Amino acid sequence: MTDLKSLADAIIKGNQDAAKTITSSALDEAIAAKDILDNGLIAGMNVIGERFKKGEVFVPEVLFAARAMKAAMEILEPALAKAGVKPIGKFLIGTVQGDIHDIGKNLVAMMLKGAGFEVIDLGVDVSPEKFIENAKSANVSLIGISALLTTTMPGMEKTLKALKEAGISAKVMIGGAPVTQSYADKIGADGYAADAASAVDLAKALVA
Ligand code: B1M
Repeated sequence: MTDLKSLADAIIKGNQDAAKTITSSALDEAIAAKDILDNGLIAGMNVIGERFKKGEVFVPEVLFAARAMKAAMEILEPALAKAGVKPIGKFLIGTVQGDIHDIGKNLVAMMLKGAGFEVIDLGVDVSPEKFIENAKSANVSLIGISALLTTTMPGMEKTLKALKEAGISAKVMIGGAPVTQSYADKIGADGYAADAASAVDLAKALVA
């Protein structure tokens, strides 16, 4: 009988092959897809998220874990869809207009996927119009904007204002190295997170 703890361990270690093999065996043994997701994949990503927050692991370990999670998800997704398992929220994310930094944003996106969100990643240099268009067409519950430059931070305020004017009701959270909670408060964002693991905690709180 497949032990889902071993799947969580494979994710934590970033062992892609083991994650795929254990996911396949668990499905063969008719273990519920949701159980595999919650107690294997998400459990492993949660551990990595906590360790990252505490500074016990760094960006490469998180990237390896996310890559293993992605590989296992490709096997699990058809079973999840068949079982009618819904994501915990739809999250639209992008780096603000004028800014092409995406390493941190990608980490946040991966961790959100790992936590069970459906993530639509618009990439970098995203205009307010593109955020609006996609927020409307995908009917998302949350929007995340990342900025790495002090010079592009005002684009976050501009995007927030444009989203409000367009009548988008999704909550908006922001982050990135120069961004702070007080900046988020100042521009009226619904939340700020300092790192990818905190972004997951915040996203969960905002959709709760
Ligand atoms: Co750029 N760059 N860069 N750069 N770059 C910085 C940011 C800089 C601090 C370097 C420096 O001068 N010391 C500086 C900004 C100064 C400032 O504005 N205060 C800078 C500059 C000036 C520039 C250029 C203007 C340089 C030039 O051309 N003259 C130029 C800008 C181009 C543009 O965007 N238009 C530029 C270009 C580049 C590269 C293309 C070479 C490359 C980007 C590659 C890429 O992203 N694909 C690059 C890089 C790599 C950096 C540094 C070295 C590393 C950034 C990074 O990826 N960190 C950076 C200096 C540094 O930080 N040491 C620097 C790792 C990443 C995991 O952390 O992105 O902070 P971070 O993400 C964290 C959190 O912030 C948070 O979670 C993540 C994980 O914990 N987070 C969120 C991020 N987004 C979030 C969203 C959330 C929540 C949390 O909710 C939605």
